[in-house]
Amino acid sequence: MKAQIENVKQAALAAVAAAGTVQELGEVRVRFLGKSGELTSLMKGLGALSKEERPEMGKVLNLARTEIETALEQKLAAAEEREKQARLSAEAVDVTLPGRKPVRGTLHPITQVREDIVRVFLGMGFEVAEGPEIESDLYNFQLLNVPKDHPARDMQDTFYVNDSFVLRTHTSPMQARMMTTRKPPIRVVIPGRVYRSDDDASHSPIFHQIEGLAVDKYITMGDLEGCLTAFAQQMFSKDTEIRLRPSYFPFTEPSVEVDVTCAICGGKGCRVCKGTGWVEILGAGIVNPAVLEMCGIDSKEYSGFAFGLGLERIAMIKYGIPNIKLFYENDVRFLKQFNGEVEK
Ligand code: FA5
Repeated sequence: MKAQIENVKQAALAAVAAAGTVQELGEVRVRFLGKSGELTSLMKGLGALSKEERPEMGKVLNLARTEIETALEQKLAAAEEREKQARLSAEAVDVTLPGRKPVRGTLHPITQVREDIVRVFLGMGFEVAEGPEIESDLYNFQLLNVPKDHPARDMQDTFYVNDSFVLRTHTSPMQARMMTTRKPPIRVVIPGRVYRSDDDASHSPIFHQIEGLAVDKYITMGDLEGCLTAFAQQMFSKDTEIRLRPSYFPFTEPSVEVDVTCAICGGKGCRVCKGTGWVEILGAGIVNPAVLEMCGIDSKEYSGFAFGLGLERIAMIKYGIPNIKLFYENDVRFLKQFNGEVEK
């Protein structure tokens, strides 16, 4: 048996010497010292020896095992160190390389136009509010002087949620929400998404408006005109003019449509303004006294003006965009042209 042990030991030491990697050394350990390894099998054979032989052979076996283990440990430490160094140099980061710049997005043109408009009105002392897109019939219509079955409901093709709720067709319900919850003076602009069953090159079923409302003592049509002139000149150019044309909205009296001199041709006449030199941008008027009263504001003491403009319309005029659908397709080649910096 002694010779057998010696043979196995020599084979094991030769195998250790031949192994180069951590994995190979592990395999050697399993082959000789593992559960059914060659040296382990010899240890299991001790039981079959006589009482006299057993202690001596046991000693020889233990010595052989220690020798093999020591050889393995030494080789393993060197192999582990070698492999660690190889990994470190393979994974090394060259800190002198120039960094990769992440691609930054830009603000959507509608967002840019909204921020531009809001900024102009903030400069004139207006505050900003927001309201619900699913709106009650009461605020979307009734408090704006459009009772049930009134023909003016046909002015806006409405998506009904049920008998009492609609997807708001304009931002004007926020006029009623502000007037029923605040005391004058009120000066507020309300940007938001609105919905109508409407679809062609300049109309979309989902679009954006900004509502403006000012309520105070002695507010007149002159205030409306002055405010909108200042807005148009800051939004388009210093020499932009506006004109007011008579119109009809149930919630303003009198009501007007407001045109600006065409930003593309400067008022000379072109394809965008259909040769007229003017482009319509919004609806407005003096808040109907009936609306003030319904909202709990004394119409003998207070008056107000209101306006509502379409953001897409303003962006189309400002950038000369022929089709409203371009705003919603999210084609990066289109969006990249409006290089508005993302605000931090
Ligand atoms: C209104 O919505 C009124 N609430 C505006 C108003 C407010 C008048 C306050 C008086 C006082 P109108 O339906 O005209 O009005 O819409 C206003 C603007 O929204 C239009 O000038 C147009 O620019 C835009 N607009 C209307 N429908 C669409 C649509 N389907 N797609 C894109 N823009 C639209």
